[in-house]
Amino acid sequence: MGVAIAAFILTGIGSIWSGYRMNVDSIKENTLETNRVYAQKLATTASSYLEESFQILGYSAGSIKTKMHDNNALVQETERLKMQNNMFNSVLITNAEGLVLSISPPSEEVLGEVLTSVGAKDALSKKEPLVSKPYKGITGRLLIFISYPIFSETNEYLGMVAGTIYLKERNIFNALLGEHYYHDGSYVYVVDSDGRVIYHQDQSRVNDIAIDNKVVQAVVSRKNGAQQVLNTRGVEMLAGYSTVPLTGWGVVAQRPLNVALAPSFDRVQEVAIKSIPLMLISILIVLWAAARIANPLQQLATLTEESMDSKNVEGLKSVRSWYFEAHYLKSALIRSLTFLQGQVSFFKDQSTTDPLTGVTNRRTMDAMLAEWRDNKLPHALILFDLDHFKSVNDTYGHAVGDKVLQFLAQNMKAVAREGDVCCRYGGEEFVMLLPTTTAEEAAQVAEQLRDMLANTISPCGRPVTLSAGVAVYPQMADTTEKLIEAADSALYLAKQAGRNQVIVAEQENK
Ligand code: GH3
Ligand code: MG
Ligand code: MG
Repeated sequence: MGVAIAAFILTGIGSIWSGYRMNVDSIKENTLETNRVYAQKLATTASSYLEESFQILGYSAGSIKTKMHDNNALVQETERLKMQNNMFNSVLITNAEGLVLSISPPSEEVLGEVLTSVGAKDALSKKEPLVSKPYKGITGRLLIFISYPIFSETNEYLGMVAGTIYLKERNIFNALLGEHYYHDGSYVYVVDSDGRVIYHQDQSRVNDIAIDNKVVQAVVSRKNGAQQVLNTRGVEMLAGYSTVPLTGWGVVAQRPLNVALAPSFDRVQEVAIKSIPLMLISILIVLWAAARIANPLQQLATLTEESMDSKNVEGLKSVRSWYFEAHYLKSALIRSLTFLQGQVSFFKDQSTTDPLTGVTNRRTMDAMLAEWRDNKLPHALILFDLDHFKSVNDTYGHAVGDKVLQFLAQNMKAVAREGDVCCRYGGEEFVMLLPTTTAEEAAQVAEQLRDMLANTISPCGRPVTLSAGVAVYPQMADTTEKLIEAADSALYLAKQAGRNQVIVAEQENK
């Protein structure tokens, strides 16, 4: 039964667990796919943003190329560009040497200075639209520099118009990437082509090198995709990533694994809690059913044992065997027990009775006498002997003689009282044992039989007579042998005295 319950519980837990595993797998897959698509969308947005920036700067470069010496026009243009949209944290125009001619918002620190940063120098020497790597500008800010060259009508390089993005301050990336994402630990970050963080919701992380991260490695080698990854803080993340082809930037959108799985875990708990009552009920049902099944078997077992002692199968018959197997077992038990008991009593009778007359045999008689003597049970013994039986045999044949013996036995049983035992002592001699009986009472019983026989037609066609000797234990004999001897002597006297009579042994025979 324990095994059944254990199997039951394990199956329950197993099915909840496998449900959970399946759920976990599908949640992971879905989250990875969602983040992959989201990163791709953001990379596309960043691309079009950069393209738009170039367009705006390009347009500005075209409009300003004839006014490079008109300071007012330059100031107006930078202001216009700055105001026109929120793309840049600052806008500036330099000449071909990198000298800042105009800047918005106005900055005394920068205006009139020559830009010497790697990014600015790169742009001045390449003379083409460029997005710089992150670097520290004159003001000490970490920034990215997006520039567009200015060429005259005659294709002479005049300088550049550029917008900056301050990476550690509120910037266009915040608007593009930071605003509309989950607030549950999910976030987006952007790295440049070296794996340096250029956007992160946590600004202190900006400018960190994140190239150890597997996803960053993938994205800087210009791969798009999604995978589960351990981030730099040791948190398992489900990350989608995509590159921005123009700059080699990588956009990563990710969600902590535990956050993604939390609803699923909650669901498992809910399912587990909900299934507890059901499970308990089922266990009770199993217990009840097991008890119901075991009950008839237990009863059959105990009652079989009892019926061995009590020698009856009534108890077994009353067992409620409500299912086929128990019923089958019950009938088989009843049948075999009845048969067995029949056999046992048959053999018992066989061993204790005389086959011709059906009365107790000599061996059993001896055993009874010994037992009564051992128990000091007072008793009387009558020894009967048919008169002139030889002549019955001689006249009517041995078979008729046998019938006469059976006839005698029947009559003996008829006169025997409850508790008296009729025995065949040997040949045509019979004994009756009478427990707790006096000599007088025994003589009466013997007399009754003598009288009955002498007045009834026997199987030989006429009455037969008998003689009897009576003795009692312990008054007349203190051993069984002496008791039989005493009865035999009395019988002898009866024969001597003319037969067909009962004689009680003398006291002195003791
Ligand atoms: P008594 O009056 O002196 O007893 O004369 P009796 O003829 O009966 O003499 P006894 O008791 O000596 O004879 C016993 C006879 O009983 C001898 C034997 O043929 C006969 N007998 C013994 N056993 C059986 C038996 O099983 N069947 C038959 N038919 N006769 C038996
Ligand atoms: Mg005899
Ligand atoms: Mg005789």
